[in-house]
Amino acid sequence: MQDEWGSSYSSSRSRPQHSDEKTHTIDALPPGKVRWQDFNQNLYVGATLVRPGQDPYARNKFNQVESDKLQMDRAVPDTRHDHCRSKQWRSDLPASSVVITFHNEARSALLRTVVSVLKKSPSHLVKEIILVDDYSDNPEDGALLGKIEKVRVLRNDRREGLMRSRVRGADAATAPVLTFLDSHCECNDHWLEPLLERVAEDKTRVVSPIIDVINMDNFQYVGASADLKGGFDWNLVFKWDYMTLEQRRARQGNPIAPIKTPMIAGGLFVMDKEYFERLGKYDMMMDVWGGENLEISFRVWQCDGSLEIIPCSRVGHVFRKQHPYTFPGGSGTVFARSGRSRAQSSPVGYTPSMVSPV
Ligand SMILES: [Mn+2]
Repeated sequence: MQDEWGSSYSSSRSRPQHSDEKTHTIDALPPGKVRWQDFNQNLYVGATLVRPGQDPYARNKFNQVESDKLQMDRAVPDTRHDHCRSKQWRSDLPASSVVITFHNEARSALLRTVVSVLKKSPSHLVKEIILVDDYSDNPEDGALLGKIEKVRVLRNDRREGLMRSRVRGADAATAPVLTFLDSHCECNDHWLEPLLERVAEDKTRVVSPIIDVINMDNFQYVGASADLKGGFDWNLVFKWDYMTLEQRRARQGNPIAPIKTPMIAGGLFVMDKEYFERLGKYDMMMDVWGGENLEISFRVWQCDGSLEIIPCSRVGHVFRKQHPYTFPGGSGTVFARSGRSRAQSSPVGYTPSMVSPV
């Protein structure tokens, strides 16, 4: 499929603008807020370091010692295709509310997610970052980040799970576009503009970046293949599908064209807020985690929307082999419930089981 990323919008595009970053001074901040550059990382992360003799994987199922060593704004490689570097984006993009839900996330990983959003996005495109603390053991994990510019913190007073937490964040959002992020991500250069552009041009698009890999053992940032699509198997388990040779050949003329996909990975995506509401948000019966990517994808199919992966947008994510959470009622109950409600809301009637690798 030909896309319109070429020149048709050139009249309303401009080079990426940094002008408002220059004029952004500490004087402009509301009382009690600090710029991310002035946030005391050592104090915040230092309070929860892994102690000698403790297993660095015990709490998060990734190597927290390696995560804690990194600077909150560490440099990561620009993994985009060369063509992306000279691209220009529309100058009239809508602002977005970034919704990040978490439960007992490692402070260093959560902080890096927040800082990477602020550092790697044009300031005027991020209206706010809404952190939804899904009843973490320590309320200060989230509350302390509320000092950072643009960060709002909502805390559930009991465990609600991913879907209800995201809906709570979306309901509180004041920007016209919603950006959902996982709590252990690092946004890459100009990640946001290409996503917002696709949604600005068609509000029924639900768009996702290419998800790069942050190694769970050493936290190295590794570029992911641009030749993958989201899919699912007959147990409704999300999986990545490699494009066929034919599909890859067809893309050679425009390797940075949006990739139509039947399914998104679920953790990271951008969509219009009104469209999210029109879709009926999420199924509020789904608990904790699992199946939400299929749920939202099925709803988009049923409501004349489309799902796309945008190659010029890159966001790193810590992929883990195990869940770090406890599941109220046990994971079997939670997975089965999530899977069942998803299958009932979907246009197909598979036997549900589980689940995606995020
Ligand atoms: Mn994740």
